[in-house]
Amino acid sequence: MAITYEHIKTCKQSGARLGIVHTPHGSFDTPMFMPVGTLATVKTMSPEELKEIGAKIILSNTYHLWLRPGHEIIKEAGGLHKFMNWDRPILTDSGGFQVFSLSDMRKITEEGVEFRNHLSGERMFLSPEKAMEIQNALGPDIMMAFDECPPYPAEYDYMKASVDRTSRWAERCIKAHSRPNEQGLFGIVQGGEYEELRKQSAEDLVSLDFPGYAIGGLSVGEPKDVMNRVLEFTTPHLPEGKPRYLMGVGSPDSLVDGAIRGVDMFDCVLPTRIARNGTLMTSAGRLVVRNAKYARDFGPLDENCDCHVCKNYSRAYIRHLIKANETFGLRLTTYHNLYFLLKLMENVRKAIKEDRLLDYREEFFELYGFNKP
Ligand code: PRF
Ligand code: ZN
Repeated sequence: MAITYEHIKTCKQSGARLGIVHTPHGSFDTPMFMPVGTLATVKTMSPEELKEIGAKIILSNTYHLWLRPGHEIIKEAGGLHKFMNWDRPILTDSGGFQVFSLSDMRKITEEGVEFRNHLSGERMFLSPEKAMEIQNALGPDIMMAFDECPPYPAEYDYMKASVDRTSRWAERCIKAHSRPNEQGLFGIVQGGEYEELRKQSAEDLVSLDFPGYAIGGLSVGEPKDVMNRVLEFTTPHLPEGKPRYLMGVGSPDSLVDGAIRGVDMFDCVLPTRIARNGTLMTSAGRLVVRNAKYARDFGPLDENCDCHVCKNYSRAYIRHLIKANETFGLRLTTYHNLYFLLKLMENVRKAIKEDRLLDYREEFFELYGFNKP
């Protein structure tokens, strides 16, 4: 098996799990946040810097790398790890979600999805078999099944048909996967806000015996309490001995609330995307460094952060760089935000170890300002 999960313990407060995921390119502790490198780069960060801030696994994307430079070129380079000079674990998303969110003219059939390439306008077709072919060529440690992520809200009948199709596609993914000893394939649970459908989706996929399971179709516009409730009624249907990955979720509060509900892995473009417009995640909440009130603020972005940026650069300097569109400003804000989330997950793991994750949540939320009315 390419991917295995070692369970260390469950927190006595809540269902949070402490574990280790083992992959062909090394292991990482869970719960873990995975920085997103859609186009084979975590925007503005070198692999050396990613290691410096403690990133253990990064994400990339089938759809984007298929369009450019093309999976054949990456295969010729010796795979994605060699191509981008990252020797730690990589996970790739299957492309289905990106086809739904980026391209127009999508036609979903039993066979797959026809869509228009968002760069050239050319008609293209993605299917479970094609998504496996591309991911087998890219060579990530973890690849994702080809699923459908319906919009929120969706009618029950549509969601039911979609879940059935996603289960049939999952089976086709397993059949088409040509390197199961080197790459682990994760199934993706869908079903929107419907308890019955989440249960059915989880049971369908669990019967196919994937080495890990993702929970998809969340953070698509539903309220926070809906996401928490869906997690509460979905994770009990997933096996305890396999990792669980909540896709596309990366706000600090959701990471803590997801871990409390038994999620092991998270990814999101949020920290890197908001960094590039000058928004920082800090222990005292969000900080918009472009704001005029920071023009003469020579203190660090976050007083409680010990990252390289906070130790060496001021709010006033970073505000100046961001306002002047200097690329160094983007590097500094991205570096801090990723450090902040990786450190948050380290604190979450420590709190699980000490059986005090709910107490930690209270302390963190109070400081961050989530508890304010
Ligand atoms: N499916 C896939 N990728 C995803 C999602 C999904 O449902 C989401 C939902 N937040 C993010 N990325 N394949
Ligand atoms: Zn910092």
